[in-house]
Amino acid sequence: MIRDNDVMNALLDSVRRFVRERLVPAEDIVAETDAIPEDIVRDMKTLGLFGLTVPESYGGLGLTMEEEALVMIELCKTAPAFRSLIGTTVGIGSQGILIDGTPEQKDRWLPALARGELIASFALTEPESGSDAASIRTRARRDGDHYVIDGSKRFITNAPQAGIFTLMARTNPDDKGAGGISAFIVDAHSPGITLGPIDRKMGQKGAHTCDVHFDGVRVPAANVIGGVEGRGFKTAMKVLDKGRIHIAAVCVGVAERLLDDTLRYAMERQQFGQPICEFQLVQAMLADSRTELYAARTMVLDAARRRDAGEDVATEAACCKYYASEMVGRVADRAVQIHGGSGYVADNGIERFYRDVRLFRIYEGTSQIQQIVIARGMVRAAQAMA
Ligand code: COS
Repeated sequence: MIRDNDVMNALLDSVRRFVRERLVPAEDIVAETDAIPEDIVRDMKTLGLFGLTVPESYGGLGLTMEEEALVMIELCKTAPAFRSLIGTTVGIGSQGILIDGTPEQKDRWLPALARGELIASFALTEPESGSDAASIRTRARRDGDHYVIDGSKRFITNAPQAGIFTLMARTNPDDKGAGGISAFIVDAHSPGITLGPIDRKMGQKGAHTCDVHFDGVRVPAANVIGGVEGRGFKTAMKVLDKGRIHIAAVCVGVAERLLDDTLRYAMERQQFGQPICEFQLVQAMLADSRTELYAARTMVLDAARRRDAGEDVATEAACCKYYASEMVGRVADRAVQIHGGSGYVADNGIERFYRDVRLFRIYEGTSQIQQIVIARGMVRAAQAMA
């Protein structure tokens, strides 16, 4: 749902300009230094990018899912690391508070998140618990009006920058499954929290992940999201449903950038006395990328509109994440192929995007997890009809 077309077009124009004038020229420096320059972070805050999804009553822009998807598509026509910095706050780090938090929790944390003063990180994955999210071992033991948290989380995006973690921990050790898990808002500067070294990743330089260790960390009982134990897994799943549409939009944005660059190259690059875009085998690759990109974009916007209309989109969100992340992998592969030798060397960003996009098929649920979610959703829907 787009609430006001003029306001939306103005926002998309300013994001487009910001990407073109500030982010694209900084791509090399981000890759070389593995950091986003401070002045760009400042401008991202000024532009309101950290508050895109926080409701207006808390100082954000309160974008609908469709509006968020459109902004992500524009914002991601550059290195994905820029989106990653705001991504956990706009997406999975803050959504638990937004979706299931109490009014007091929203009042306390959302305004600072919207201003970008506080970065939120989503802490679900553990060394022994990835796709099987219900098997987490991090413990939260009640002690008076606090919980004491012990355990480790792994691959936590933006952990080095985080001000708070949305943390899933087991409050009921007798329930080894989803029902024993609660979600907490944890101050990242609490005594007992230590960070592991920053992970050395295949791509996405400038976006940081690391382990986070919790050793006797005391968290007020008031920080249980929603104030009720045992609901943390469902909160995490609801957050991921929305996050999957968000990531699918990110994939569409990156794919649009890759295809724009590739088309331009194919129109300029001459071989056998003509631009290579005149060759039918190159045309086939361009056409396949264009077709798949169009399909992914259409899916993302449809799922976003359905979510805005209040539909349960767990299945559609998984379809979008699955298709769009696989699609951008194929688009990146064809981009390298069409660029030939220039696509394989590190001087025009194509090989960097090729490495960057590999992550999309893995995080926020692997392609195989999306397939499971989709198939289970189909069976559930069929059973409901019977
Ligand atoms: N929204 C709300 N509730 C949900 C839900 C959703 N999308 N998905 C599941 N639930 C509920 C179920 O209804 C069930 O509730 P009841 O016990 O009341 O019936 C409960 O959560 C457990 O669900 P389920 O039995 O389906 O859980 P499983 O352990 O089988 O796991 C998958 C389901 C595999 C889908 C889940 O573990 C998953 O998404 N894994 C991937 C995690 C991931 O994306 N990790 C990436 C790291 S975060 S960047």
